[in-house]
Amino acid sequence: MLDRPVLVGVLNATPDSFSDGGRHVDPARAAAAAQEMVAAGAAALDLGGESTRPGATPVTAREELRRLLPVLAAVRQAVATPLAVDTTKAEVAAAALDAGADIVNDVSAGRFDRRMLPLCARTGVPVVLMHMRGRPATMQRRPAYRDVVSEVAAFLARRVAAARLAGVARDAIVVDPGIGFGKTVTHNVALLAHLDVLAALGYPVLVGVSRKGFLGALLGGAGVGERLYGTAAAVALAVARGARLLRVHDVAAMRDVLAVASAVTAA
Ligand code: HH2
Repeated sequence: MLDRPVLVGVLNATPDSFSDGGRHVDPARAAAAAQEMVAAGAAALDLGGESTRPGATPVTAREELRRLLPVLAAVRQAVATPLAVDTTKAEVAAAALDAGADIVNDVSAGRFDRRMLPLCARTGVPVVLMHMRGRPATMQRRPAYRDVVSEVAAFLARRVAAARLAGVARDAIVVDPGIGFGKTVTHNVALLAHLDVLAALGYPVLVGVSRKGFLGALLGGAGVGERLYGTAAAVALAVARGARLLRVHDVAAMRDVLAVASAVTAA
């Protein structure tokens, strides 16, 4: 599936996500959005019931499931595309896998719930291991690194080792620099510029730049709705540096970006 870069469409079943919060809480609307994203070229969809934006307050597993399961059920019925569940809780991941999800996307890389990696091993599903500094509530408080690229690479190598130790198969692992998770604009730009260092770990790299705050800053304060071209530039450059999965909100627009960026990169 990953001999060429693919798009992962974002569907947040949350009232407070930074860019699409509240839009996909209703199962029927979420299912329609899922169909649209698949028709527009998404190879997978990422569904989440807890916002991880900077400063977000954590929710309980019960609340996360209350939001997620009706949306997941409707989306599962509507599309045959692989569905990822964006959660740090093994209980939520297990329920979502039971309800038809196919992939675990854990922004804590298995650090927040020690049952998560064993669950992924047991069920044999692919897992996304993402770098984050600290927790969403506090991660943007003065992020500092000596060398962000080598520190993120070392972190991901450690989390890959933890996943392997838990029994996760080598080819079930995806790594992710965690753009915007405990990073300044300079850190995010450095990670995108040197994504090849992360790709050299030998696992497919997923990148989530879509509409994120660092783009707003680079664009002179552009709001969430004004970051489409900035997202396009970041997606194209990420592909050129070896990203294989691009987590995006604007699937139709990014399909064109991906088509061109992949062709040039592969030439
Ligand atoms: N970014 C967000 C959420 N989940 N997962 C991975 N693997 N990589 C990312 O970069 C990533 C992620 C944040 O974006 P969004 O889902 O749009 O917002 P929120 O966390 O507020 O729901």
